[in-house]
This record gives sequence, C-alpha cells and structure tokens, in this order.
Amino acid sequence: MKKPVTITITGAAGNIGYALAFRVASGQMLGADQPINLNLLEISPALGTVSGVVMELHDCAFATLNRISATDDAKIAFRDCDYAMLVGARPRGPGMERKDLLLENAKIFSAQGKAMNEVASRDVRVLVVGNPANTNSLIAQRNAPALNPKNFTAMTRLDHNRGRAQVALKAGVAVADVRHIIIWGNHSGTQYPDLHHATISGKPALGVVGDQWFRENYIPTVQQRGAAVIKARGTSSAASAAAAAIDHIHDWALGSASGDWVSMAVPSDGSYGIAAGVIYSFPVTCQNGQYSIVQGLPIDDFSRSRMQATYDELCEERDGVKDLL
Ligand code: NAX
Repeated sequence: MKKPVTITITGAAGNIGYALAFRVASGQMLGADQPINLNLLEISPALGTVSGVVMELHDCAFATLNRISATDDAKIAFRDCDYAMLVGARPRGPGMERKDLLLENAKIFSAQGKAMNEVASRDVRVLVVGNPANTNSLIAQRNAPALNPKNFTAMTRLDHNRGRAQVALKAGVAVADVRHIIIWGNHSGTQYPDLHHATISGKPALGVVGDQWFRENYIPTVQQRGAAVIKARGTSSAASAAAAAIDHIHDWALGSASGDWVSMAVPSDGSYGIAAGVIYSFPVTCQNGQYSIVQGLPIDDFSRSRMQATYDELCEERDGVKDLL
C-alpha cells in the first residue's frame, strides 16, 4: 500500500462538500491503491452537521479511508495537507453586492492562505472552488508566500465539462468524441468557452455545429449553465461541481488524457498576452503532477476580444481586494 496522502476539504457540510467527500474518500480521485487522510474544515455553527458527515464516512467503511477528522481550526485542518480543496465560501446574501461578496470571501481565503503557509505540506496543491474562485485563489496564494505560487489554482473544469457535453448533445455524439474544449478566463459569466480548436471525432467542431450556434447558443448556454441549474433544481450545482473538482485534482495528480487537454484556472506565465500572475483559465496538459499551459494556439479577433473581457473582469476583482494581497 502507498503512504497516505492528506486531503483537506473546506465547507464539507455544504452541498458540494457532501457530494465530494464520499467520492474522494472512496478512492475515485487518487485511485483505489491510495490511502487517504481526510481533514474536513467547517465554520463552528456547522460542526454538528459535519459530525454527521464523518459518521456516514465511517459507515461507508471505504478501504481507502485511513483517517478522518473534522474541525473549525484551519491550522489543524491544513496540517501536512497535500491537496487542499477549498469549497467553503460565504454565499451571496439578500441585498449583498458582488463587491461585498468579494470582500467577505477575501477574508476567508486570506486566513486560509496564511494557515496553509504555516502548516501545509510545502508542496501542497490547492484547488479553489468557492466563488469568486479565481480571485479567492489569488488571495490565498498571496497570503502563502512560503508555498509554490504555481500550485494555487481555481476550478473551471465544471465549465469545461459543461461545454464538452453541450457539443456532444448538439452533434449527437459521445462525449468521448469531443476534444480540445477551452474555457478561457474567469469562472463567471464573462468566461469564454472557445470552440475554435475543438474537434468532434477528429474533425473541426465548428464545421459540425456551425459558427452561428457557437456564438448565439453555445457561449451563453455554457456561461449561464449554473443559473439554469439553480432555476430548474432550486439549488445550485453540487454533484456536477464535485465531479469536476475530482477531475481537476485527478488529472493534475495522475495526468490528463493523452491527445486532449483540460481547462484549469492557473497563475498566468504571460501566455496569450495575459499578464503574469493573474489566475486565468487556460487549456493545460498534466503530467507527473505538473500542469503546462498549451502554447501556440492561433487566436482570432473574436476570441481575443472575449479573452480580454474576462481578463478585464479579473483585474477589476483583483483591484477590489488589493489591500488583502
Ligand atoms: P453551501 O452554502 O451549500 O456550502 C458552503 C459551506 O461552506 C457551508 O457548509 C459553510 O458552512 C461552509 N463555509 C463557509 N465559510 C467557511 C469557512 N471560512 N471555512 C470552512 N467552511 C466554510 O455551498 P455549495 O453549494 O457547497 O457551494 C460552495 C461554493 O462553491 C460556493 O461559493 C459556490 O458559489 C461555489 N461554486 C463554484 C463552482 C465552480 O465551478 N468554481 C461551481 C459550483 C458552485 O457554485
């Protein structure tokens, strides 16, 4: 058996946390031969609920679950943590402006960044799911100067998976036939789901689905999918978000599928004219526990303007929390 890895999930009593913890504990993320120490972090009022999640995790008797703990103390939850899945965040309350939401969450992610800086594994890999995910990831990163800045990422894999499925549905093919989807930029309504490089069974996807459908249906459908799920279900995406979080860490740790790429929001290295340091979603491939931004894709004027709009929004978000960076 391998040495156990420690995974911290924040917001474990919430909707996504409940869908995520069991799949992580059962080995679906890092493999059936990888023992897991699971640390669940919640706020004090949710400790009762999370103790029920711990009971159920024990009751599953997963062979991969080595040890489990739940706490409201970040320094306990992140101790020696190898993977941090930061799901817990403050939801937008009635009358709350986007700016207030940004600031409330900024406090959470700066505190968690500081705690990881002190106690997490020096090689910890961080996935931020809680919104606004890209900016929360930036805040955590800037508050953890002793850790590798490249290891702070945010989740756009749900958008990527949504985009892939929409193309498969439109073309009447299996999801596996659809490759090279890209989500550029922010996990928000400005994200740019790009089909210019996508293929369906090896042929250019735009030739199959058409440029008009791409611009008028596909882009808004992927951008607004979260709102559509809330409207239909009365509550936000949970199982699909958990599945995407598992895909993100699985591929980062164990490698992405050959002959394809995935979307991850990662600190820019200046690729595609995006200023270095901005946590921006790019197409990436993963190998040996490292991701690399796919280089050299041609970008036309339409794509460039969409990529710029989502970049501008990220810069605005960053300016709104600059005191915490
Ligand atoms: P819930 O409100 O059901 O759960 C959030 C949980 O986080 C609660 O149990 C709460 O007590 C806990 N929490 C709050 N502050 C915390 C802190 N400081 N430390 C630890 N735990 C804390 O929300 P849920 O539906 O699970 O969504 C979680 C987050 O994911 C939200 O911010 C949501 O907007 C975001 N999403 C991000 C997505 C993405 O693709 N990046 C998609 C799905 C989702 O909308």
